Amino acid sequence: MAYEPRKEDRFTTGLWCTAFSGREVFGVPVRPPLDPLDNIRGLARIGCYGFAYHDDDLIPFGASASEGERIIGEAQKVMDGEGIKNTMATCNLFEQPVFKDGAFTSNDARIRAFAIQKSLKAIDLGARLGASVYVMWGGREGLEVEASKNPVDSVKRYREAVEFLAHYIRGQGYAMRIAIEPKPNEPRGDIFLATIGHVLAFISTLDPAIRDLVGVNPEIQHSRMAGMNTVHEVAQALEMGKLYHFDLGAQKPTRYDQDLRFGSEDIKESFFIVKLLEDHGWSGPRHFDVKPYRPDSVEEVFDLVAGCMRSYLVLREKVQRFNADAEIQTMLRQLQLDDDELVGMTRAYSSENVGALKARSFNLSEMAERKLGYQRLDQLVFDLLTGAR
Ligand code: GLT
Ligand code: MN
Ligand code: MN
Repeated sequence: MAYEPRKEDRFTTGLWCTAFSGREVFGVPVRPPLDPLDNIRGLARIGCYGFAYHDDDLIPFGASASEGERIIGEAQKVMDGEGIKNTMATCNLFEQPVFKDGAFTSNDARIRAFAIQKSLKAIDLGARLGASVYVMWGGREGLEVEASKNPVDSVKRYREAVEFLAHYIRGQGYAMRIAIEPKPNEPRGDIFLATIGHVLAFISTLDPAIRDLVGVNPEIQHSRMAGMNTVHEVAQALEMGKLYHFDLGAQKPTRYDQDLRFGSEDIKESFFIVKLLEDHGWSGPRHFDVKPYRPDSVEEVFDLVAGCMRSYLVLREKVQRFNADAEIQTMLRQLQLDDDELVGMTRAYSSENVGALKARSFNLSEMAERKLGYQRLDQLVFDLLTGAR
């Protein structure tokens, strides 16, 4: 059937997404707790290739070691039985009271050490279940009271923790990479490493011995909260070889983190995100980090994920049409005006090239008057997306 997910599409989601009970600042839960094993089963049955989880999503915080082992054994059985993989693991460093003022960037050395200890265990758990990506979302790494933290020390402390954990992964020989997830604010008034650009710059300062292990996990919603062009942000990470994971969803700009169904807001932006991933042969999971609506029933939490997969596949078909559309492709080819002599002159610096370039004259009015046809191009995209074409 059309738009049915297949395993090779590698669709995944987080256990926390379907398990979201609707609890928020203004309201109590509206859905009962969802057992993590039933959650994994449900995701497998709607066609997910894999799932992601926080340590505490799977093994309740404070559970005994034997209880933990029992749950891991059960999870492995469900994964084998249902044919679903664990693709990403992460550590909850934001929910418990001990993290009320941060984890890796807490002013309290005991809390920083506990956060690293909890992360080591989450990494071990991920390695056991087969996760190839370990996400670090520092939701509590921030502040409301500007005077409370030295922002320079906070970056240093963050770096120490990331380097420590990356060295651990390398030392253990785990086939796992770290993906840092930026967010500008919420739950903190301001969060450190606010955007993809911050994370990319931060990575370039890491110990070169482990730098290759660390990349970025952009989230569409977080990027839109920061008012960024998500396509451009993600493209830059991709071009740097640093896109290690990607949280897909939807968001009205400048609001709280809405985690809406993928494709439900800016359809054109969603289309260009799918195009970016598909055109560049993205081989990682197509991961949805989304939340059910508060009015959703217990069954509808799975419709949310099924709907995200369907919308992705609809947009992927539109990408194929865009790439096969003769008029669009002719326009795009014509936009590229090549000049071998000039390209050769500016490709690499040399004194000969500088001499030749300085001596060169340009016909500026001819260059400025060239027609680009952007009115037509944008209409073609609109018509294609709306089905008018
Ligand atoms: C939390 C957050 C997400 C992160 C998850 C991983 S947890 O739901 O809002 O953006 O990706 O820690
Ligand atoms: Mn996310
Ligand atoms: Mn989010």
